[in-house]
Amino acid sequence: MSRKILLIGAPVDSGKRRRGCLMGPDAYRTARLPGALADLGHEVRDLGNLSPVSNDLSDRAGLHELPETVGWTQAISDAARDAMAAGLPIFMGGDHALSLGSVHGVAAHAANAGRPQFVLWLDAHSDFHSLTTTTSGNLHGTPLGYVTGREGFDGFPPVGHPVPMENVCLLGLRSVDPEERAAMDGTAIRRHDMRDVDEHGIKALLQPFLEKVAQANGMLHVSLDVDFLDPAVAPAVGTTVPGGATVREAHLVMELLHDSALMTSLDLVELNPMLDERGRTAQLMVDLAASALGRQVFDRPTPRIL
Ligand code: 6HN
Ligand code: MN
Ligand code: MN
Ligand code: MN
Repeated sequence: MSRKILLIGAPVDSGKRRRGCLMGPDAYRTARLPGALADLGHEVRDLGNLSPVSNDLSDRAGLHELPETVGWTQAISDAARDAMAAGLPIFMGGDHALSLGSVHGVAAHAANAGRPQFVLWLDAHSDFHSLTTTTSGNLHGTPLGYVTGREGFDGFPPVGHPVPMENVCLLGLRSVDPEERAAMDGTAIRRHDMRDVDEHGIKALLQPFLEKVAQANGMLHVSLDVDFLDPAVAPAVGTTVPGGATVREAHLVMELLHDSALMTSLDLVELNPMLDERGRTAQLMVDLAASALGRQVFDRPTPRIL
């Protein structure tokens, strides 16, 4: 199935202290993301890079670069809504603060289309903090808290269409802060750590979630953090945690997503090209995006609903 893909550069670098993610969009372009997707028969348009909307917020004690992050959230949310009306957006990050805006925007689009929004979060971390629970002050640790409608986001655009907890699936976890854990406890959020992946296999964890999305005729946003992957294969990220997904586990997730034909938007986040080794992490992220959009060795009868 040929799709109209909109590449949106979002060089967000305000979500944490270590700089470099602003070079992410150009690293993806250099690693030939547009060509890789066009080779699969898709119509690809690169919309260039966004910039943050200016505002008159002031810095807040204990939070790193709040005003700039709010500016990015507004800009990315607006771009996401526009892009959803035209095709499948891929947000080329930028750090994970990008998803404050991308998920905010796609969820608003889904609500207006009368369809439920689902989110698959591929990450070592749960990114479920609020502005009041974060201990690092790094706002890339907050997007999932924000878009599910947690309290404590003063200054950010209101979340008019929170993603229901039961529509969220986290895969790859191995670093969850106590406050995040407490906030997730008792919610219907699906959360799978790497031990679950080891014990059950990644397909067994993903499949029931995809079936739920299909049954609900949902929209599916996928947020792929570089640190979902094991640092041995994906070194270009500031928040590495050992014991991550293998190259094949990550590709299988992407291949199953393609088979399902359910993915409606995608974030590629946290790539820091300053930390890369000869572009290998950028290349792996491009290859994973290609798998999600239909690259395979042998043709299979796809797309199909599982
Ligand atoms: N990410 N939980 C830590 C914090 O600073 O709040 C790490 C966040 C990592 C963010 O994965 O995009
Ligand atoms: Mn993350
Ligand atoms: Mn609305
Ligand atoms: Mn992470």
